[in-house]
Amino acid sequence: MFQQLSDRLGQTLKNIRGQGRLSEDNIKKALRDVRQSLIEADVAVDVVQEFIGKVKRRALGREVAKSLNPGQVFIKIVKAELTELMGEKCEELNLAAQPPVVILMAGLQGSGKTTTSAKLARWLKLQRKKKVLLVSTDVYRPAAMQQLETLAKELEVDCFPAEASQKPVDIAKKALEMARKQVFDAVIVDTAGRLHIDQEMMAEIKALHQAVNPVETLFVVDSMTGQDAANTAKAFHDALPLTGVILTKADGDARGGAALSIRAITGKPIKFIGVGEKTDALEAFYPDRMASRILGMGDVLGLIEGIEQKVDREKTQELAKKVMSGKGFTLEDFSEQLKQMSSMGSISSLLEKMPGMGSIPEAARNKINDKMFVRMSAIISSMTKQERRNPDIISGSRKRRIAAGSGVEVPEVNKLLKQFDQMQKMMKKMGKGGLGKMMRGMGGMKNMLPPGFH
Ligand SMILES: Nc1nc2c(ncn2[C@@H]2O[C@H](COP(=O)(O)OP(=O)(O)OP(=O)(O)O)[C@@H](O)[C@H]2O)c(=O)[nH]1
Ligand SMILES: [Mg+2]
Repeated sequence: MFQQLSDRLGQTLKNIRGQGRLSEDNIKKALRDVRQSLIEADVAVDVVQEFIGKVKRRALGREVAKSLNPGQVFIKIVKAELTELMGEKCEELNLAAQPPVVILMAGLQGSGKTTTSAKLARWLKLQRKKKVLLVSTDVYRPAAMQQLETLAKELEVDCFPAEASQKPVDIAKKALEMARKQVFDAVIVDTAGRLHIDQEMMAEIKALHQAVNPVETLFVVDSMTGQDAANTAKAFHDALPLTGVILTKADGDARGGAALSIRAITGKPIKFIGVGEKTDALEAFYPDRMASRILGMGDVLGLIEGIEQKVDREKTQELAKKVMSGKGFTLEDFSEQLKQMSSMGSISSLLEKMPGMGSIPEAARNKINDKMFVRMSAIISSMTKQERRNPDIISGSRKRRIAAGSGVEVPEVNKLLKQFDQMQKMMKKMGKGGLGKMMRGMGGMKNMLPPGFH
């Protein structure tokens, strides 16, 4: 995410970091580079101009001159201004209103409204313990309603049974009625995709807005459209009182222009970003953490939260206890860890948040994928109970049997056994109280990285 921007800014700041003294000249040069990086990232020109102006005033002011480490202070200023540009603090959904809280999803065709409706339902259900009703008012696109229904079923969230022959406003009203009667906490109203030039469709969503009186009206927009994302958001905002923006497909966006322009152009906060196609690929948007990530400083808080949300805490603690008690870490435990790792969803999105990971080539990062965990689990399942408890007995012929049973080659079995061995050693160290809570939760992710990572 935002790799290109991050690389460029990182380089500029690296050049200035070590400077013992900052002259007006090299501050100006650094500012020129920062400006260029932002323009290339497709940040709106006005926004860039204002941003550079602010950084410049602070950098040329006393703040930098007085400090012992001017390079560091310059970086701090850039980070603070980036954070402010994206909105300062994380803006959550307003859930304090009288339930059912209605959330209306608006946006252009294909921006990700339906997917994001499901992601939000999942987030509300799991993170906020809310009883959620999903409803589709998309009576135009064939199968649009089934798309939401399927997602709802997958998430075990209720979906209002609507018919494509009904009017969108009627569907929404009926869904709301049902939500009131059955005491739902929140209703998420998915709408048909629209081109904003389409007056009829615009009139319809305005009518929907009036009919359901949403607490949140969220504009869903594709991050890849850069500064245009901000401009379309503004056009929608003129017709509809938006309360926030959700930026989708940030996982595929190298530039970050939308993330940096939206707040300044629309005055509306980005509340979430979509980082993948699966329903768990949604992150609350923290401007300070995002600024840190963009500057290649990682997002440790986000990383820990991501892991906490995704691993089964009880099982992890059980395992930690086992390790601590000195009872040892077996291949069965390893297999359990692998299961947890693959349930964490996109591993590369977690890795991205680790400080320093930005400097690892993307190709290498992509090697660590979910399939790898599935394969490793398959190898372990092909072993006998005895072999799992005591891998030392796994001889050449046993290895061949295991490889054949799991559809891999023998070297892969060897690799797994070696990884397990390393992990076991690390676990032993941990048992002696060496490493912290975070590594324990991660189950030693570092040891699972392909060669060359550590
Ligand atoms: N990589 C990635 N893909 C996404 C994300 N959000 C949505 N998509 C994909 O974008 C495509 C369109 O998503 P939908 O949710 O159907 O979009 P929509 O706005 O409901 O589309 P219409 O109803 O036709 O207007 C799908 O293929 C999604 O899987 C995201 O955050 N990352
Ligand atoms: Mg849709």
